[in-house]
Amino acid sequence: MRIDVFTIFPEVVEGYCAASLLGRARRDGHLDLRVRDLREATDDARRTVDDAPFGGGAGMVLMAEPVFGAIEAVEASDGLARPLLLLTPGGRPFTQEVAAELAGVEGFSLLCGRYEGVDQRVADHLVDGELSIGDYVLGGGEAAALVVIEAVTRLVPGALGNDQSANEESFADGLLEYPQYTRPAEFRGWAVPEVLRSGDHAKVARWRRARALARTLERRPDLIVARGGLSTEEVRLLAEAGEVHLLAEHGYDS
Ligand code: 6GU
Repeated sequence: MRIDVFTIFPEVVEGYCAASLLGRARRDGHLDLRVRDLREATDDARRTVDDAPFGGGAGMVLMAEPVFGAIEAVEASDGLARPLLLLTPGGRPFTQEVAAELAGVEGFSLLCGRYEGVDQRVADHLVDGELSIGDYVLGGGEAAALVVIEAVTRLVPGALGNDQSANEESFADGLLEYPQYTRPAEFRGWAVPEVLRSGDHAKVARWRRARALARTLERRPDLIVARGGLSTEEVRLLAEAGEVHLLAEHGYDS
């Protein structure tokens, strides 16, 4: 997986991507990450990349010229991994589904927005799409780029070192994760649920499924709706798990 990142804070992106999962994926050759300085194509002494907005208003706008310059220079020398995606709060919502989509391509590039915005000609004539990581505003796209890079990289076959965990986890089937426990079996008087220590794998699987369903229904009913509501079998599983009240709250007869 090749990812090119364009940013005015290359050291911030490099710093995070050297550590943990991403650092290992890079060393093992699963991730070819190239961080580029947006100031590279500037020729003035102050390396200017921003200017005041036409029409007035607060803040500064990332200029078209240095952005086109930096990206076209890379495109001409090393080639650019496409699609090129602009990170901006107005972009397409980045979800696990989008992460899976990107994990399936050979590479892509990220352009970190900054300041109050990016000259619209960059969005109109340079990038292939726009992504947002959620409904809140960050000072720039760097933290969003790291979110995208990490979410995608851990779906690249081999990059996790354990291909099972990416499939079994939260959101792979549209549900939140079931609770996990590790030793000791009792901590400060709080015991691990007995079923998890029973050794009965079918029973453990049913318990986990019920906990994932109940947790999702309680915290994120929108996710249950998105997957078409609970099936008869799922309603029965939750009823058997004692979640009659929760079911009723969400309009299910058990
Ligand atoms: Cl991608 N950029 C910025 N600046 N803020 C955001 C965002 C991106 N996603 C959510 N908020």
